[in-house]
Amino acid sequence: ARAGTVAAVDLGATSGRVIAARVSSNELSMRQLARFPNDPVRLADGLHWDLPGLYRGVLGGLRAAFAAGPVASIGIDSWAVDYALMRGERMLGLPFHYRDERTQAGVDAVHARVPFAELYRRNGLQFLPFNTLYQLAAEPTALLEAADTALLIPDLIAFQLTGARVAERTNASTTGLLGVRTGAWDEELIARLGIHRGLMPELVDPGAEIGPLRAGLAAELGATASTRVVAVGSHDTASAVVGVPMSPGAAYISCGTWGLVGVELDAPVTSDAAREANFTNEGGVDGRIRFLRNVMGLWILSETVRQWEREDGSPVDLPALLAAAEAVTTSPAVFDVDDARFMPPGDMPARIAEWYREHGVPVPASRAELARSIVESLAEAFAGTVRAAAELSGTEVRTVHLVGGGSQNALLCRAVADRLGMPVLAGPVEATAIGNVLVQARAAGFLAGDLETLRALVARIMPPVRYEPGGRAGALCDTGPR
Ligand code: ADP
Ligand code: LRH
Repeated sequence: ARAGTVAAVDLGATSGRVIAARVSSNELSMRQLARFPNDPVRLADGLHWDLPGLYRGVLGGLRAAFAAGPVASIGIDSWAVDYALMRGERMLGLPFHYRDERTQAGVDAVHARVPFAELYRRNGLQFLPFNTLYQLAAEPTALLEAADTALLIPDLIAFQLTGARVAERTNASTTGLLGVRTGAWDEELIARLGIHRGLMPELVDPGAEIGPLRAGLAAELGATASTRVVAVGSHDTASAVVGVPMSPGAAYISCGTWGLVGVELDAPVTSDAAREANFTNEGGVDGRIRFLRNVMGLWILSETVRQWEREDGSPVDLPALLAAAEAVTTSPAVFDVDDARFMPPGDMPARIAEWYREHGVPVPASRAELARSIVESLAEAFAGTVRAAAELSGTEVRTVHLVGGGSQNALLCRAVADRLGMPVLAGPVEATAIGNVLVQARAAGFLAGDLETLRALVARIMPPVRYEPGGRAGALCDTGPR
């Protein structure tokens, strides 16, 4: 089989990484060349991504990839919805972080023009206060008028690398401005929201070539002239779902900063019930639909740990904390992880304690107990969302795949298996980078086939770890109200 090397840039909300992979129809070997923290920064006007810092990390990883040998292509994915406004080559300010709290005015302005029920029929998206259309509506008019293009984060990195301005379709589906059935910009909606049509660039599909590296940059990075930047499922969740080694009858949980919980469908479900359950229909690779709901995810745990680290002035050992949490023998009460108070950065233990007090539930006494409650509460939300995804889409679900950083959390995997009464198949950890790699490798001709063929390769080379339900001694049940 023809083999070759591609480089995946995967920017998560917790960390960014650059991975080089050698791929053929029976090979998938991944090497991490760079990993850098993604630390947002609060400026006078709000919370922003440190884009220059991330870009520096990307360039360092790419330089290492080129130093190791020829690279056919580069693919970029990141978290969704956030963007930079551009005027020519210039970025009009650092992109805002979706956890910045400025968007409420945008939500009200959009819903005054287009009620949510109509939006849902048009774009199929769950309500998240930071969806791009609400963020755009919160921008000062003068800035929107000055901008000639809005570029989503992966498209922005691709622009820096190549000079080409495109909107990759899976990520464009998270803006709220793409028709859920057409996969094209919803011109009428864009006009009704008063956005100038030129702001949204030409759409491209995963697998399409974006362009060669800028000449000066290629030389500086030591790249060969033939290296191309190629579109992948640039929404990280789109790439993650490509990398899930699943077969029919499986649901997935892409579990990192967020828990993205759902099923893959051939067509969207925009019923009243789906809208009321706040399920989304995001555009996937090869025209598939990701029918899922955002569950708060490991953000709650990592933000809790960050608070303790601020208090202690020293790092907290996560595996040790999880081991202590697993050893807790008192019944942990679950809380509603999706309560909006947990969205912004801040003192998470205090907010969780506040939730418990409001609901008349004793507050976990120790760090281990609180960590246990967080994991059990996440598992409870994941399990409920898997059930809802199956019911709303009419899918029979028999197993659940859990991928991403959270797949290393055995306590979480066991808790999900117990609550669902189904096996949880954990891993790969880097499903997102794998999905990114697979789409590039197929575009380069190192692989062929549909998503099922690509997933079969992942299942063969990186078999998941299986957690059976009922595997925990004296498995604990949920005791608290939700
Ligand atoms: P993102 O892609 O959103 O940046 P990741 O998929 O990298 O996030 O997942 C990050 C999360 O993975 C961390 O918040 C942490 O909870 C979890 N994690 C990382 N390493 C471990 C580990 N060794 N054991 C358990 N959980 C881990
Ligand atoms: C996960 C993710 C998710 C979006 C959120 C903003 O990283 O892309 O799919 O909803 O970030």
